[in-house]
Amino acid sequence: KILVTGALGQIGSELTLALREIYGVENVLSTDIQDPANVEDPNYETLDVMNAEQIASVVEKHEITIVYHLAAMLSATAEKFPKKGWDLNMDSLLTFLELAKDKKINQLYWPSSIAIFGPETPKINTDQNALTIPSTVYGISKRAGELWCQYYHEKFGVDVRSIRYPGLISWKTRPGGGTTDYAVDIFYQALEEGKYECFLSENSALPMMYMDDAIRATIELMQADPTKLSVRTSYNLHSLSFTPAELAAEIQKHLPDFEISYNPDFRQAIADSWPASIDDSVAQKDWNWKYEFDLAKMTETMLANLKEKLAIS
Ligand code: VAH
Repeated sequence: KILVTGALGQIGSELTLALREIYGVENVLSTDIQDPANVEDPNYETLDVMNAEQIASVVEKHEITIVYHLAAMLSATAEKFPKKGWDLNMDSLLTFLELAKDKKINQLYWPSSIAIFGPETPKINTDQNALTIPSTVYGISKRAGELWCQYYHEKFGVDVRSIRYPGLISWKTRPGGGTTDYAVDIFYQALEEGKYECFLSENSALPMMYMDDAIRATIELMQADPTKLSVRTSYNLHSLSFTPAELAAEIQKHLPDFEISYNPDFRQAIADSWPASIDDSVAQKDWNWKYEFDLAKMTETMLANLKEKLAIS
């Protein structure tokens, strides 16, 4: 059976759907911190990933063999609650790594992020092994987590796999605390208000990816031949790199009257510490990664799905 933590989040909600397509609803248990009474899901349980005993009993009770551990605190929120961000992101990962070491589970997926790169990292086509001196709590926790994953793999043979996600763009859930979430917000605002005040400056280029590509990459990596995997920290992954101005121009091809303005806030410093684009040649070589959604296709897909979701004609 498969366990997904953070299953009500931006990635978790879509990964749960994709995994259930493949393995069946009854074989994919979705969990998050919310009370089941408020959750529309046939196979959901509350799970506080800070509670190691609760994790162990859920794993045993449901005969869990594979875990996708997505519960975490994202970059902007973690800057407001540094200690809680570190504790949540790190302690929960170590609980699952220990379960894998003790053979209580067979395989673990844990997401990292381009946030592990910092201001000193070369920003264009950032290499798999580029300098990682993150300047955010989130980036520090993700880089530390990568090194723990590699340690448990090298020392105890744990089959843990990871991807450094760029900013992810999706329409099924509202944005939650990410610096790259301007690229999700903008679509809602464009359709609902016809205008958007962006919390990053117009030339802030960041690595981005449409959610369908990120979900497919995650499942392809987890199904890849382990002997082909040369990276056990976390794989660089690339598809799109654009600025808020470029995204606004693409939206205006569909909504000519859409207007964008810029009012950078504390998240600008976070974005400025991150790369603009990523080199993912190692993922291409090790497990044949290829993205499918370019800027035009992503924009068209986002607007079409959000119009339906927001019941806007
Ligand atoms: C964030 N969406 O903004 C996440 C992601 C690269 C950005 O890690 O925190």
